[in-house]
Amino acid sequence: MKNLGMGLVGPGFIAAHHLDAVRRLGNVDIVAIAGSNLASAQGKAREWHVGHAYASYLELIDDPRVDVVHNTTPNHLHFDVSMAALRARKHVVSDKPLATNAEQSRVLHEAAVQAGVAHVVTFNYRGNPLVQQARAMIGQGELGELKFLHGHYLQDWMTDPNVYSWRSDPQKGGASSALADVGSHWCDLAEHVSGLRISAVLADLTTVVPVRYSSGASAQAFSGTVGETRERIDVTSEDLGSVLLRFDNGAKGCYSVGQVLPGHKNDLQLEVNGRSASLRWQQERQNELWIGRHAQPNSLLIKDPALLAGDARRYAHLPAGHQEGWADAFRNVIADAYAWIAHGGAPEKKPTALATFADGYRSSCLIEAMLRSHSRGGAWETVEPNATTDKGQS
Ligand code: SOE
Repeated sequence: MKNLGMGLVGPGFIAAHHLDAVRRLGNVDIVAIAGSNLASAQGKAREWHVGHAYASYLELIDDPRVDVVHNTTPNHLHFDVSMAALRARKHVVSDKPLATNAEQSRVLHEAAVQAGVAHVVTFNYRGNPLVQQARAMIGQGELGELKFLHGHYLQDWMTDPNVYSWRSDPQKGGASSALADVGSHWCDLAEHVSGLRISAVLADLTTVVPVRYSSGASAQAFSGTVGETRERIDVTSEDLGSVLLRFDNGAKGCYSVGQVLPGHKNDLQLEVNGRSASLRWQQERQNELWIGRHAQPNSLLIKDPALLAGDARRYAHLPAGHQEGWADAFRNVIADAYAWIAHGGAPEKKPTALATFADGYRSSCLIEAMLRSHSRGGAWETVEPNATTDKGQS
């Protein structure tokens, strides 16, 4: 069978990981990358050993060798790039958030379904073997009725006011910073693992660093680099937030997000408490799953393919004791994406753990409900009733 051709638009931090994941599949040709100008795209193409560079995403999408477009641009470009790819009936793998607002996300989801192609959002934590294990255990009823879901996604890379990223600019990142960038992962994980839906939210948001100083260039996440020239910028989007949650089965929940909390790197944690047992998964200890019980000892399930449930086992590639990490989970998501693409994006062929534009649209609706709740002084907001998710179909 002929290899699929992949093109990538937006050669920033995450782009290298998309290329790495695709290379590890072994049956995909990396055709080209496109950047904001030819010189920068050529520079990245040389660095990453990609054969061709384009100055514009439209040229890349027009290339007949490109079957799949990876959209790793900053958030404000997500819509235009994904839309152009869908119009050309190319499969799309997009970073989250799907777009900078729910309306654009809805339009993209509809366009993807109409185009009849595969449409993937890289909610990459779904690719962790123990995340899938937690999902399988909950699906099999091992926790009993779910009552409480809680956790956080805390970071510190924006602690210094001299770090200014496009994520803090509403024109480029969207109205939300922390909720959209990392809260979106937490909510996706909570819903994916539990099978529940968040039905209402109450958010309390804060901007801890209301003034930042930019060097002109956007800081890359975690780069810690601070340029010379300083321009003062007033920041309105949240860098800290707490949200109370109500789930559709009556369960309660809460989670916090932060980008300015010293010491927290990618501190993503989800705990689910049922009537019979509890589970806790921490991204920074991703080879362990804590299992809590009332009248029996608690235990720690160490990632071991031999001990994982059927659906989770295929996400683990190394024997027990060999750690699998972020890049391995990312590769699992990309492998699922290409398995779907190999079937032309036929809805019934979508791997069940793979997040689609339906999930991206739902995520945008959740974020907007949280922003509405906060702007109304912390009132309960219902999540749009038509904010769907993809439970196996597209
Ligand atoms: C920066 O906050 C970032 O790279 C996010 O954009 C990713 O989605 C998250 O997984 C890690 O942190």
